[in-house]
Amino acid sequence: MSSRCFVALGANLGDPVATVSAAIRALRDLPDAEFVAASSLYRTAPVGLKHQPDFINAVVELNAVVPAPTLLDMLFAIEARFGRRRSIRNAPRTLDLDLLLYGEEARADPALSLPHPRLHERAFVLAPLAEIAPRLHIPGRGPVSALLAACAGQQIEKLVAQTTG
Ligand code: PH2
Ligand code: MG
Ligand code: MG
Repeated sequence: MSSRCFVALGANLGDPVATVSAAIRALRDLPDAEFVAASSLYRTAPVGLKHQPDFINAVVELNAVVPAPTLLDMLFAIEARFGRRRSIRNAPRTLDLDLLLYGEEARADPALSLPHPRLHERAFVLAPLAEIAPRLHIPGRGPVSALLAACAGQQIEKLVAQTTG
């Protein structure tokens, strides 16, 4: 038995295109999660704290055989490998990996909320998610396509020349 999972990648320090590309390769190599698909990379205006560099964002789909908290720990280990240091909330970061969805699982644990509590209102997540899973339904929120359409004002740009490895 495996669960259909989606992971959001974000970076806005250092060389974020190289970092996100390398992080996609790291997710490909995870032992307990089969890699299914990676979106394009997107350049996106910062949401939340405004005065920081643009982000590079992407989304990866995995079929995980480990439970959600174990998968989250594996994502934290990759963040640490890429030099992530935690400071204030929404601060610039070398790499952020967020577990968006773990099958149909719903939980409100502060350490791990599923579906990700802000995913439905963020174009920088919804655009790459809709690219690889256009018919996806977000439990409790609705179709990804409708959620993305409601975020029309948010600035995002799909990068065409890229290496996702
Ligand atoms: N991540 C945040 C806060 N704001 N804005 C963009 N464009 N992309 C992000 O990945 C992002 C953000 C918190 O994790
Ligand atoms: Mg995040
Ligand atoms: Mg995070």
